[in-house]
Amino acid sequence: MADRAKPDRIPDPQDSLIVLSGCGTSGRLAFFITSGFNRELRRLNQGAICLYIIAGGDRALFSSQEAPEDDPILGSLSLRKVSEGKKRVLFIGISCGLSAPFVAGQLDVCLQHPDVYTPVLIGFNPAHQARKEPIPGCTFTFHSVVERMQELSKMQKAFLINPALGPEAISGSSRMKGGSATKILLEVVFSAAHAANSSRTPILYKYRMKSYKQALDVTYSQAEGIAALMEAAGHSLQCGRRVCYLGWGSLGLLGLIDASECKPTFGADYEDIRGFVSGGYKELGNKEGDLNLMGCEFGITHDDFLNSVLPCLTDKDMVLLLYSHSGNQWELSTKLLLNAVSTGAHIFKGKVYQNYMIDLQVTNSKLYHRATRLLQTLSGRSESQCEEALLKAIYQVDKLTEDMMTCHLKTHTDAAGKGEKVVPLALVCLLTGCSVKEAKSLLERKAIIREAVEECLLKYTSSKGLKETRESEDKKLREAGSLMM
Ligand code: F1P
Repeated sequence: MADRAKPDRIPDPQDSLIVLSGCGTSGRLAFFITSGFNRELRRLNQGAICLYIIAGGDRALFSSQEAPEDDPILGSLSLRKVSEGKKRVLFIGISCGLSAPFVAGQLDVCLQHPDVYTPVLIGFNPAHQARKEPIPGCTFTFHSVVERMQELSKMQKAFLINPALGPEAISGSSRMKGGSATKILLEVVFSAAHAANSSRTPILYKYRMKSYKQALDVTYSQAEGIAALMEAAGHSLQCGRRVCYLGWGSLGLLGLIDASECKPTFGADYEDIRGFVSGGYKELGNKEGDLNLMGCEFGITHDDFLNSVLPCLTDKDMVLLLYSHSGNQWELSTKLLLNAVSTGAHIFKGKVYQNYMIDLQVTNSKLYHRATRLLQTLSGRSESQCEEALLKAIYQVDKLTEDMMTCHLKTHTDAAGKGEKVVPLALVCLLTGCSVKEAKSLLERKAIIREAVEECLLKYTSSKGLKETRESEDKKLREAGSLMM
């Protein structure tokens, strides 16, 4: 963007605003980037012009709040609220899978008011794979919003930044590659814009990409050390103990972010992997300030660690210290390492089968559909059979009532949030034909979910036909190359 027009001074924050917004990891990275950029502006005695929005508010920065992602009205209202009275707003919506209705609602506001808003969308699927599912109560889908953006982008009134990254190592876990790419992209764009603004000349910014490549090389040159950490963290989780990230500065924030993602991805408890940061909320400078009163999981300071965790630590727990003497140079490396440690630990714990998250939470529409597709892939059954099994597992019944079958998807995802091991339960029922109660006791007997699933699959897939279906499904998924949704 920086090499097109002669840049102006950084606009006056009274009139103008840059808003970064997203759900889950994407919202947390919006916070991460705006904090860093505003800090830099303040250091240069310039007004902080950047704001973040995260679906579900600040509590979603440090805990899993997946439901607000489905709400486009909430998205549009939150954007309207922060941009009240502004003359120019650069809106950057982040949705790795080009899928979040919350962000679609915000982009729709921008497209309706081009006099005020310039919309930018960041994601990592090709535009034609943006989510096409109707959004309840809306005339638009994510896909139709992307199409409108594409039209406007021809006149440079909207910008779509969507390099394809290919599938994630754990299918759908966009916190990993997707999150890292979001961080790199936004940092490069912001630094370039800032440098162009300071020098008052257009800048082509290439050198910074080299430093990211170096960070990757340095990180993965330590593969053995990383593997050892993953194994140690895995052992802690396997024996019901915990992993703590005790961090300072931006690396500490990356620890909080990594920990908060484990709940929706692996059905983890917040105590399994938990982050603490020096200075807590005061240091982070989040919009809503101290969230401690919201509950134990919002105790994020080192003091909280000292008071509530340290007294009960054993040598089976793992505590990782995250700090650096050289500013933010180690951020990407730290993110990659933490993603590897938490993912690896949950693989050890048996929360992953092949590259599928088999105990994901089903707490929004995207995760509901992801779970249904996963059941189809693993069982070879039809979509309707898999959805029925999922609902039975959600409501813990063997026969669905009329109400259960006809109510709104939100009722299902709310109910799913209260249950445990919903997807493994549905899978065992599908594969064995047993009741929900029997599936529950089978899973209780096997402490490791992957082993229970493997055992059922082994019995069930001995029929050659199913094996072939699954192999061809796997092949299709591998070839799709864009599995962010
Ligand atoms: C947003 C997100 C992910 C999270 C999980 C649920 O996805 O919250 O960050 O890991 O998959 O969805 P997106 O809108 O960035 O695609």
